[in-house]
Amino acid sequence: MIQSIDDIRADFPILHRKVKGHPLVYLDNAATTQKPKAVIDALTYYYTNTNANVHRGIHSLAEEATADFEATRDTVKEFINSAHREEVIFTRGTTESINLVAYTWGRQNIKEGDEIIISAMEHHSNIVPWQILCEEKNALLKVIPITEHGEIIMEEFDKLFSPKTKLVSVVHVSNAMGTINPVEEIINKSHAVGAKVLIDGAQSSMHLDINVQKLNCDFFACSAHKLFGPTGIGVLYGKKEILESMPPFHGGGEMIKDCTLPKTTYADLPYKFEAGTPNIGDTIAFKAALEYIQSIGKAHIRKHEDELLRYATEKLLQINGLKIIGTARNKISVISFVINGVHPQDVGILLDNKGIAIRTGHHCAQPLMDFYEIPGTMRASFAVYNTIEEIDKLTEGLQKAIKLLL
Ligand code: 7TS
Repeated sequence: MIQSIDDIRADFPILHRKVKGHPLVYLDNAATTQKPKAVIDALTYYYTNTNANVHRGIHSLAEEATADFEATRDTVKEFINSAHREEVIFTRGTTESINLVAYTWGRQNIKEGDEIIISAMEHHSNIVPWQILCEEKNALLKVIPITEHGEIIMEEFDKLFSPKTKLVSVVHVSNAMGTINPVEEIINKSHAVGAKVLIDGAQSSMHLDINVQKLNCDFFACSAHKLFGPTGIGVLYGKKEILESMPPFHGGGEMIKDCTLPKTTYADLPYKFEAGTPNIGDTIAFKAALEYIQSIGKAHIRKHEDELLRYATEKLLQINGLKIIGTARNKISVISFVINGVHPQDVGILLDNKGIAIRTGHHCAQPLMDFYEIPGTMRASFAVYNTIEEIDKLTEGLQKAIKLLL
């Protein structure tokens, strides 16, 4: 049953607080989403009832904590439709997932002269790990150009391939513009030349159905905190045979099969990549977040967010001097914009005075800002709990801010 917007909003306690005397209007969901009560309760339950270290104790608390922790892995497996539960590796988030691949698969497979392809709209976390690797290995980082609308130019992508192409790592949905990239086509083309593909799913996992088997990507990375879950927990999906061939990332407890002073053998998947005590409470609460999303349904989430995007685009374009950055045909509910003569940060502060939270700046996508020759944008990003009234408040707040600043 589809819940009403009021029911959904009632599930998020923070939406009922005031900021600077005004009801909170939270439009910074691409940075992090708010948490439903089910997630907060799961965290409280864990620390109140089952707190123990996982995988090593034989006492009841350790068994319960381990069962709850591992149950999240099964829920993630369903959420992304991976073939095997051991293909789901828990990390701190998208950033750590990408670094894991760069430091393990990358170090093992990238040789001098090899080539890695990314796009011009990547988040820094899908740029810097590859720059570090390329510098270390004397490899080459190539970049797929984009159009003024913020869409990947596929014909230019085709031209970047060479026999040295080993990896293509692209964002599924741009955090700064909302563009949905044609990742299926990118994956097929990359596989045709024998390259592996990593998909940065930090922004896509909330809005689109994720089916890693259908996508046929080699790696997929996402973060719980953008999925109504806690910070500090995320996922790296990798195809089993690839993960098995990779050396470990961190060494320590949990990731060994046998440790002697002359030699250590490593644990099977997924534990080979999960050294040390994991983020147990947040992992357990992540399950509640995914179940919450499933209870609303991705189709309903997308439909509601699309309505907000359409309405907001129409309203914002009525503001004099406002230009939307990122006008791809295929978009999710992110609107980045600049306004003639006003600095994004000044607008952000004035909106905050009215309780309206947007993000301003380069959004960790500085090369993209360079492409548009701007220092940054204002960005409103919507979630299923946002309303048309909140967009009206944003528009009104922007108009007042412009009057004050111009
Ligand atoms: N990739 C994309 C596309 C992102 O949007 C982000 C975070 C990351 C990677 C990194 O994720 P993390 O969970 O490891 O930090 N994006 C944003 C943003 O747009 N505003 O704040 C964080």
